[in-house]
Amino acid sequence: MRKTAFIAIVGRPNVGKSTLLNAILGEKVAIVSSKPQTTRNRITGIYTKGEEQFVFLDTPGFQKPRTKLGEYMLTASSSSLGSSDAVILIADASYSPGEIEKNILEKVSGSKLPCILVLNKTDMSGAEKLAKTISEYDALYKFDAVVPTCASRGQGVDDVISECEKFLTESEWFFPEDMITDQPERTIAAEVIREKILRTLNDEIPHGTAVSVEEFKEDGKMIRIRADIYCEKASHKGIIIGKDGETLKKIGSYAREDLERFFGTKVYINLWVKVKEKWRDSTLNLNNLGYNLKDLK
Ligand SMILES: Nc1nc2c(ncn2[C@@H]2O[C@H](COP(=O)(O)OP(=O)(O)OP(=O)(O)O)[C@@H](O)[C@H]2O)c(=O)[nH]1
Ligand SMILES: [Mg+2]
Repeated sequence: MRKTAFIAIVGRPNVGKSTLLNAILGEKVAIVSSKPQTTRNRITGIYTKGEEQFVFLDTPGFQKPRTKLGEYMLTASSSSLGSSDAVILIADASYSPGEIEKNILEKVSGSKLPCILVLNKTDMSGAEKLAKTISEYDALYKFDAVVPTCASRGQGVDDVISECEKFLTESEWFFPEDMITDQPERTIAAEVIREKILRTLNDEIPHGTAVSVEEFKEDGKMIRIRADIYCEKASHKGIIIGKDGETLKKIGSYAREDLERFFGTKVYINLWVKVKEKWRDSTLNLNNLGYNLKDLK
């Protein structure tokens, strides 16, 4: 008999939610960077094993919004609790629970959903600090399980999956057996390009960028992608392009390597940088860039 469960992965920015999702799937479907607020959308990752199908929802890190994009991201995270059967709260093993975790737990408690606590980055915490963090969380909330992980090395990931097994209920699957994400190919391409921007550029510029794939053509031999990178200021455009176009070339070439691996075919990428002032506060621009509140319902 087939079984399934929808499980939201929530937590503050930068704790390793997307890294955990990728580690569970054994495939990269969510972009990862050392900068907080990397994930901007709800990302579905599907893990099917025997008769069991787990549908994980990776979410943007919970944070007070400062722009309309921030409001969209917060809605994407909060609404994922409403579409789930269970929750994984992920936090850094080195830090005591803070306001963000307490707020999330209030929401989880209100929703009456079962909740697993994953304490990630144990490679940085050490055993003593981890034990202290566990006891602080235990005093705060009655979790269904507490699992320490080092998601970047895949440690503890199997334990997370076994703990999630108890949330499965008998039901037809919602996705085909070989599907790992619901993101269209164009979205994956845009996200990988955005990841390379986050990883190549310093300071605040990446947070003000968005990527829109304008053309995605497959001709049997290769995939041709034309994408626009939006930024907020002319001075940012210059930095993204770099001297003699070097920075933009790097972004394109890193993205090409990843996308060739993902699609299993040769990829050609043509990037253009455009300025759209204050796009993060324009509903029209956000909708055009794929951040539409209507899609979250
Ligand atoms: N040392 C260490 N770093 C980790 C571990 N897991 C993830 N990271 C790193 O932590 C950073 C953030 O990881 P992400 O997976 O993007 O975090 P996130 O929670 O999805 O972040 P947002 O999307 O911004 O909310 C990246 O640099 C990861 O490589 C871990 O177990 N140990
Ligand atoms: Mg993420």
